[in-house]
Amino acid sequence: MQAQIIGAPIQSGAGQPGCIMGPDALRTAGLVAALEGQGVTVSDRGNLALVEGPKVTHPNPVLKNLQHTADWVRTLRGAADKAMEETDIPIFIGGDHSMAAATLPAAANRAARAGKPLFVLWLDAHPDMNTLESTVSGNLHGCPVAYAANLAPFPVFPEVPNPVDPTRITMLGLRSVDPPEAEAIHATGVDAYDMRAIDERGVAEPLRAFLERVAAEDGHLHLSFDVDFLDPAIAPAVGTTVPGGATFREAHLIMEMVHDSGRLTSLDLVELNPFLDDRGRTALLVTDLVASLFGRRVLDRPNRPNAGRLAA
Ligand code: B3U
Ligand code: MN
Ligand code: MN
Repeated sequence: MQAQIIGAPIQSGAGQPGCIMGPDALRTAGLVAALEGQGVTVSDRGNLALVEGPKVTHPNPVLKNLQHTADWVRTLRGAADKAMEETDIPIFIGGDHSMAAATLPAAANRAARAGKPLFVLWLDAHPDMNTLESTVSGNLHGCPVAYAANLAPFPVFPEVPNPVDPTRITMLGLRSVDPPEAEAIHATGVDAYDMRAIDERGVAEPLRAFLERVAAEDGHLHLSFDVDFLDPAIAPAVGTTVPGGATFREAHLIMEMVHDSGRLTSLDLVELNPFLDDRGRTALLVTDLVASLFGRRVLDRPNRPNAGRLAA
C-alpha cells in the first residue's frame, strides 16, 4: 500500500498560533517510520507553500484571517485533488482543521470519480459545523463540515462539486457544540456521538455499526482526526483543549477497528500545536495511533471480518 504525506502548515484558522509547526513535529516524532513499520510505502511530499488567490471579502466582521485561510484552502484543495489521484492513502498533516475544507471536498471528488459513496469519520471535541454567519469566534477551523456538506453559502472558498452527504458522517467525541451546530446536526442527520454516548455505549458499538455501513455500501472512508478528540491529560498540545476527551485505549481501539475494516482511503491529522506540547508527548501519541491505524496489533485476530483485505 502506498501513502503520500502532504504537510499543510496552516494556522490562520485557529485561535492561536502554533499549528504551523504541526507537520514538522509529526515528522520529528517518527511518522514516516511508523507507517513504514506497517509495510506502507511512504512518499513524504514535504510542506505545501501558500499560493495567493483571488481577493475575498465577507460582510461578517468577526471572521478572522479570511483572506489567508481562503488562500490556504484553495492551495491545499489543488494539492489534495492531485494526491487523491496519485496514491492509495493521502495523509494530510496539519495544520488547523480549516484544512478539512480542502481535504473533504477532495475526498468527495475522488469517491464520485470512482462511483462510490464517501463516508467520513470525524474524531473531534467539536463538530466544526459553523457557517460564516453563525461563527461566534470567527475562527474558520470551526466551519469545514458546514462548507464541505454545502449547508450554507461559503462564497470565499472554492466551489464544492460533490458535497459530502451529512448522513454518511459519523462524529465521535463531541463535547463542545455551539447551538447552531446542534441544530445543524439534527436537521441534517449527521450521526453524532457526544462523550455521554461514548460513556454509555463505548466506542466499539457505534463505530462497528458505522464501519458495517461503509462496507455494505462499498464506500470510501475519510478519517479526520482532530487532536482535541483526545483527553487533554494525554494530549496537551492543542489550542482548544476540552476536558473529558477520549482515552488512550478508546483512541487505539478506534484506530485498530478502522484498520481492520480495510476501508480507509484518506486521513487528516490536525490541530497539533507543538508550541503547547510537553516534550513531544502529543506528537508521539498521534504517531503511535497512526501505527495502530495502519495495522500494528498486539496479537493477531485471524477471524476479523476483513482479514487481509488491503494486503490482497
Ligand atoms: N465551535 C467553536 C469552537 C471550536 C471549533 N473548533 C475548535 N474550536 N477547535 C468555534 O470557534 O467555532
Ligand atoms: Mn476540529
Ligand atoms: Mn476540535
